[in-house]
Amino acid sequence: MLWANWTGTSTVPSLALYPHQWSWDSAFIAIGLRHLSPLRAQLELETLLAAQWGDGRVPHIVFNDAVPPGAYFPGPDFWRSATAGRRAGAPGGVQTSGIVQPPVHALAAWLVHRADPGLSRARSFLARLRPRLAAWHRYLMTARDAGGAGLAAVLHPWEQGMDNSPCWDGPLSRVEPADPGAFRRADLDHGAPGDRPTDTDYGRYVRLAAQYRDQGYEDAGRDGTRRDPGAFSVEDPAFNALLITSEYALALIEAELDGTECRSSERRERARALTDTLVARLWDPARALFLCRDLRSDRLIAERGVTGLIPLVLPALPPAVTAALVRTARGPHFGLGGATRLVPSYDLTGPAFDPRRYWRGPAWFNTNWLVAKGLRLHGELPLADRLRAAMLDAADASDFAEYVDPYTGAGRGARRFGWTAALTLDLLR
Ligand code: 2M8
Repeated sequence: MLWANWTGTSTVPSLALYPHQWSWDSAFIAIGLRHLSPLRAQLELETLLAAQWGDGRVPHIVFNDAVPPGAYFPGPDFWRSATAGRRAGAPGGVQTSGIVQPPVHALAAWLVHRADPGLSRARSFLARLRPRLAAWHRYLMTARDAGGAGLAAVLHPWEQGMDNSPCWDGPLSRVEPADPGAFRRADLDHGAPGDRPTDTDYGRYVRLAAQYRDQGYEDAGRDGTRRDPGAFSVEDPAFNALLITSEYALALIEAELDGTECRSSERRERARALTDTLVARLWDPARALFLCRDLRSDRLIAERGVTGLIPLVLPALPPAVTAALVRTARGPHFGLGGATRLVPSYDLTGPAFDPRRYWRGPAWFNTNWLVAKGLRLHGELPLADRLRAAMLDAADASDFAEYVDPYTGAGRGARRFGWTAALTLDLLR
């Protein structure tokens, strides 16, 4: 089914609901695709990174010109990358969005290389990607360092990828929704309203994105020029844990290309230091979970989202933090190995929990894959094996659903979904 979603140069998350190329989807898809076709997995990442902007950002959507306008909202006429993004260095030949998504790409590039090192070397795959990946990480660590502590900030819920997570309710409440008559939600042509974000959410997403666009996509971080961080500016645990993970992967890529550990040890050191910063800025010992930091108030957001478990993927986490995170995953809020089959996207006991509505409760395959990877890394093998088996069952029974009910595994959202199929394939190898 991954072939059905393949456009010739990349893979769409879903033929009807998401008919373009998405940034972190493509990284997860490449991780699975490498088992079927290392060449296509390389092309997937090359296509995405060819749309990189001059300032280093990798756009969250690369638009396919062959898709009719209006099939997805917001489309190229909303983002206007070629004009609004000119100062930030948007590319000329392709239309993109102007926001970003979690940086899973260096991790994906390294795993894709390892799947067929001969092909990778023959095509200079890593050598061509390396400067782009380095510029991407540099952008996040400088222009996006709005908090000044070294972590990257997200400026929109779509950037973090868990769009309507209750973690965003507080910061989003400051945003005046855009006039509902000013846009048409194409997502409701394909998704049930009860499974998707609300119209008020969409109004706020549109307002925030339009403001960023109208400021020429300028950032507030260290080498940015915009002084006001904007209504929504958040340091997120998963986004930064993935940046750190990808920083380790980039160190491996550099060591492979240079044949020396010299430059890569500096990068590994930075990844370790960023792990310490993540713990210092986002760890909440009382909840035994990483939380999001709202940079407007400079306070942690008191909501338990799956984002707070994702730092389990980090090797240099203090052992006491790792142990506490595993306990939290197993406890009443996420129910792993007990009440739930898959890790929910949000606190089972939280007031906003909804087992159907998108990122407000349902379980997602990418986050579960990351939690399983973290459990394995820290030696929690029986729990990781159990989660793997539950993911395989749920993917098969739901025809590769976009997300599932965390208790029953019943499918929700789109079917034949790209990263669900790709990560299932990865679990089988
Ligand atoms: C969802 O987000 C898009 C906007 O980027 C949407 O709802 O239209 C999220 O689940 C996001 O994490 C994902 O990358 C994207 C495509 O699968 O869909």
